[in-house]
Amino acid sequence: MQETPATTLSRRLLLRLAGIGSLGAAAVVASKARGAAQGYGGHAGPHVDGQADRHAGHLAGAVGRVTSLDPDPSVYLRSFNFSHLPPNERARFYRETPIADGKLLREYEIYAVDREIEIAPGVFFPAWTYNGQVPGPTLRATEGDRVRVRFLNQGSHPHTLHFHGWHPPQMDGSMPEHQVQPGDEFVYEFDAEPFGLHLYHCHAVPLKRHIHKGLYGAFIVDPPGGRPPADELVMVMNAFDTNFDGDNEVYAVNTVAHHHLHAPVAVRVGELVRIYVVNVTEFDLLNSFHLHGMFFDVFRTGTRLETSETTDTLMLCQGERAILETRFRYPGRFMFHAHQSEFAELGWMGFFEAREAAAPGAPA
Ligand SMILES: [Cu+2]
Repeated sequence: MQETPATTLSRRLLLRLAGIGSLGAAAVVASKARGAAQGYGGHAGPHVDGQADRHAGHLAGAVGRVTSLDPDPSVYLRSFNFSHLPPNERARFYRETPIADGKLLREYEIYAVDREIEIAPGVFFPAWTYNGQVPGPTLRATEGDRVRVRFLNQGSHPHTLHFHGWHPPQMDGSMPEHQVQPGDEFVYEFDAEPFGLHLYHCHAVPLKRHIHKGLYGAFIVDPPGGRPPADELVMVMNAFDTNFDGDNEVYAVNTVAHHHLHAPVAVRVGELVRIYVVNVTEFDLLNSFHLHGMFFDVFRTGTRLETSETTDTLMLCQGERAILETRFRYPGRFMFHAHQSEFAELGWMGFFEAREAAAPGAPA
């Protein structure tokens, strides 16, 4: 769509006005955020009154905070196969059983359900979700494992699960005969291959609407010998068309605009950090991931164990994904965001906070 100054204005105003209207405390929080942000302003030289505030406001992002973090993007970041749930509850959605050759049968219960989610302060989006969350739960297997997913459609529209990876056509979830009607269920079963970073999403029509409403998640297939130990993070680049005009108003990683400006991603200096980056942004052809102050190794689609590229900015088309590896060299805050500045200002921006590793025996 042709972008006009008017649409740009309305997209930006949406975030700011929504925050102001939603919370009495928003202005207070925002002024604190601006104060904190000034330390990262990067504008050289003295500011005159007002100018400093205006400039620092670029970093304040969405005004205020969302009123609920359910699910919490900071928890989603490091959750694999429902690991965020207590064991009893987890067993309802995920079970693993040894089969031949040291492989596992991994059984999942995934359900589609309509649910309103708060994607920016005061901005509620009528999402279609897997298991009540956007993105859906991160599923993870080792190459050669058997994956069995019981899918129940408790939503109001026909939905499916379409996995990227090797599988027979009847497991593809893409054809008219594959649609799972509201109230119905279907069992998807296939061997997890090839190793890499994949995704799953609904493949009902109209496709872009079903995906954009929130029906997607990361699907990680580990190589048989695994990857080197690391602090592992899942970042799904997503966006929301809140007024259904075919253009996104809110951008993020893991749904909540500017969440990691308020809750920086804690990492350790010197430790290997592995980021699973998936782009499911609809309506924009491209999205990108840029990290300040350092470089990362790229493993495109995660299908090789050798890096193909070392860079600080990665570009991904819709549906593309890559594994990134790096080590933070210095303690402190490092910004990460889409290098499309418009996306960054509309929510797709955050901080890592690197801390020195604790001395042996010291509390973490
Ligand atoms: Cu759907």
